[in-house]
Amino acid sequence: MTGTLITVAPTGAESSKADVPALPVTLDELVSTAKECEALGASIIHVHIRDEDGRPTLDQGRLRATVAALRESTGLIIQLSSGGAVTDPEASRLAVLDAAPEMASCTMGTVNFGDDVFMNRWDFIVDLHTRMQERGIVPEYEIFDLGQLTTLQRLLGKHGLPFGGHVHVDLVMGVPGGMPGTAAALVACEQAIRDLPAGTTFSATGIGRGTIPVMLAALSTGGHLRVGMEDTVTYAKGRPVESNMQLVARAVGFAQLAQRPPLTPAQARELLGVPAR
Ligand code: KMH
Ligand code: ZN
Repeated sequence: MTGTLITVAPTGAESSKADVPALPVTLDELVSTAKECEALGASIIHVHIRDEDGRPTLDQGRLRATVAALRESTGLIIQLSSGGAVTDPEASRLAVLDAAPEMASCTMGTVNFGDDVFMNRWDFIVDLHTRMQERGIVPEYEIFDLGQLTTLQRLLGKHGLPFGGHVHVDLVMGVPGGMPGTAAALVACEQAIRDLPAGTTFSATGIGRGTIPVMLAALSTGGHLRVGMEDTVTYAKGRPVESNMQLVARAVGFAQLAQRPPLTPAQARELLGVPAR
């Protein structure tokens, strides 16, 4: 087993600053979070941005400014979310790629998302995948349910490998409507990932109470970790998360215990086929 790729997903689109005051929503808050998380051992940042009122946005100017600021201040691999919020239209989600991130997320199917629906039609998935191939953007395929791994297999079979040739998936576990955040579900995914191209890597994140079981299961099956306030706002029963750094530090501690210390951003780039800066 190699070292551990640690992705921080600091903001997401679901929590509000009013409910979660420690959530980074301004560009300054995002950049200082990114720098501190990199110093602790994160190598990728999965980015959702907010507008001046703290609401989720896919505003092109803000996306470009965010990519530029993170590139200037950190060595992290910059992964923009193409998932956005459940209310974002497909055209705005595709336009995220115009901000020229190094990586972008690409979700492998429609899923119930609490009371909402996170819509990802087949033709939209194909559009995202092929545009990323054309533009030299490395995808992270987001998997909310087991069958979405089969959709990924179909996508790669019909439309070819992603830019860089390496396949990396992220298991997002415990969304109400998707697969549960359990070790058993993670192992089922890990088995299915064996049917994907040789060398495929995966990271995993457990929403809410799935956070720790998923982290331990991922480490023990050779997987990588995604942590952050996009997915986890309670550190332990009755204890709100204080910062993204607290979650990254915990993940680094678990990775070290598993004798799989964090990969540097340069090592992560090599693993994922993301060009060196
Ligand atoms: N906010 C969710 C609706 C992604 O970033 O690609 C979608 C999401 C996945 O978070
Ligand atoms: Zn996201």
